[in-house]
Amino acid sequence: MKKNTILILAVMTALNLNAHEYSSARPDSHAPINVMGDHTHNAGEWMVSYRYSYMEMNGLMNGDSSVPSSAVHNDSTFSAGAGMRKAPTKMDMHMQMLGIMHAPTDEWTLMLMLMHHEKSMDSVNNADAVTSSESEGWGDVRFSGMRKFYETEDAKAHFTIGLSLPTGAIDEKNAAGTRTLGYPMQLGSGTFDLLPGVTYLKQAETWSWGAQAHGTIRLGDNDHDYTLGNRLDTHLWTQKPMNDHLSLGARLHSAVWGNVDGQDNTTNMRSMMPGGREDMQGGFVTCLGLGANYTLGNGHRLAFEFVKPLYQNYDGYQMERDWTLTLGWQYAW
Ligand SMILES: [Cu+2]
Repeated sequence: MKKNTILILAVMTALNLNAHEYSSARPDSHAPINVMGDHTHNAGEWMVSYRYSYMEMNGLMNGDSSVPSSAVHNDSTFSAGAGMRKAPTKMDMHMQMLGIMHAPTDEWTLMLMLMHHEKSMDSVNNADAVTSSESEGWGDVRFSGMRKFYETEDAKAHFTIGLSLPTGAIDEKNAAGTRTLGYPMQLGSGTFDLLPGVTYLKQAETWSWGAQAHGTIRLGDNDHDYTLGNRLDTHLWTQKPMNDHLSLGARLHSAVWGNVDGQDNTTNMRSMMPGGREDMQGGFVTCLGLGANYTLGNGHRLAFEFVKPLYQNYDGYQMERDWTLTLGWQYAW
């Protein structure tokens, strides 16, 4: 054989080895379970999903340092002459999410998401008396459309544009029904929120990775005359299939969100507790998620992810995030 022919054959072989066709059947073709709107579907496909997520928060932070409850009780900078009466000590959040996806065409995938929240928070006053507050109910409903704009043999990308409807309550009250709970205990934003995003997915023969940036832009004021802060979430993940069914994954998630604009006009808790202050709601968190995706091969998928914060920094006194566990089931046909 001529040298040229050998060279061409060698190049073709190398190309062939690298060529990998994107497989939606692989367990790692879906992102780690805490990434929403990570994938698109082919025309005519449907998918339903259920997620359960539990988050635990423990203790207080100010900026990026842990502080004791007494810091809140003694901090006189926020109310004239005295600190705030109540400091949160512990918060649990159970969230359930129901999702439906459908692709009317190969370019567009539509998604509807319903959320249900159960929150409970303990606070301590300066006499060491603990009180609990609870809220429970449906959150904001989200409609999204995902439009594929880039596709090669082993990579794809899509834009997301979504709208969150103000279906979640913003008037959850204390047990006595005498006052509205703080901002973190409410179930919705009370505003229509725009949800733009962009997602990139790359699948190699033996591993895959993906990235997503996702915004939450609040439109206008809610019925209580305030607006929650805008928010930006970014996810970077990599996953490795162990066999046809199981993949293991790691995800880096960063989120930054602003303070509340305006002030809840139904109650004034600015001098009572940090959760009632519009200037103590913003923050920045970077977390590491470790989890697994499992596909049963008949359309059903199971997944879990355990998330631990690596760094957190808050405006004023806010609860420290401890850990989150998410379990998910998905069924596509
Ligand atoms: Cu789907």
